[in-house]
Amino acid sequence: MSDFSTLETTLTIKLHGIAASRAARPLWMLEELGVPYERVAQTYLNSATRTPAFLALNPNGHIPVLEDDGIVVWESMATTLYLARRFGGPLAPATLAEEAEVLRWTFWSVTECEKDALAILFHRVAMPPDKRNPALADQAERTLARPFAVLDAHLANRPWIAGDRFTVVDINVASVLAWAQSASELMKANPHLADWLQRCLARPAQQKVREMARAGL
Ligand SMILES: N[C@@H](CCC(=O)N[C@@H](CS)C(=O)NCC(=O)O)C(=O)O
Repeated sequence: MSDFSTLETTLTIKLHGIAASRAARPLWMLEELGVPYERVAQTYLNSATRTPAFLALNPNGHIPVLEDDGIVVWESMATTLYLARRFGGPLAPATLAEEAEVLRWTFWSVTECEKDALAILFHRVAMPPDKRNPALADQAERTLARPFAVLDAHLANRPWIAGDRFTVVDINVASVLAWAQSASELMKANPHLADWLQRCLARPAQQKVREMARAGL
């Protein structure tokens, strides 16, 4: 973790969103960076993001939203990439080749994996048992077999997605794939991915975010 606490400019970061939401992504990034930030524990339940005041911030009516001295960033993956660019350091891509890894795997996670990972989370874990549809979770697992094998092969000869150190892309991709953790067959079939995911989720910054989520913050 870097010490940014003496930098006046870093006090401008404000993040809207409870930890038990996609706001966990920029929260994880902020905790890894160790920069000071203000947080509004904005929920998304009961149409709370559909008020005129919130829609003025994000007309999509979603959390998270990051504000930085007049710059407004919504879309969770955009917030983490923004923070990487804003603060630099080891979490940010250092070369064009690393940037290519960060971009391609981030977009891959949201376009190829997020919807199905969420179906597994909802229909295996999060929804009340009588509301779950196991067939939807099974189908999502079948769909994820191919993209998961692609990442597993990538991780067979490197510890982290962009190479030899943990970066913003590990935060982005692990945030999505963690939703499919309960898919034990999928994890067994992809041991490099499963090992990498556990190493990501064991990081102190991620554990802190999970505690915030458990506390309803
Ligand atoms: N693609 C968006 C999705 C954001 C999103 O759907 N956020 C949920 C919480 S995780 C939300 O705000 N839902 C409230 C609503 O849609 O009314 C992102 O990654 O930021």
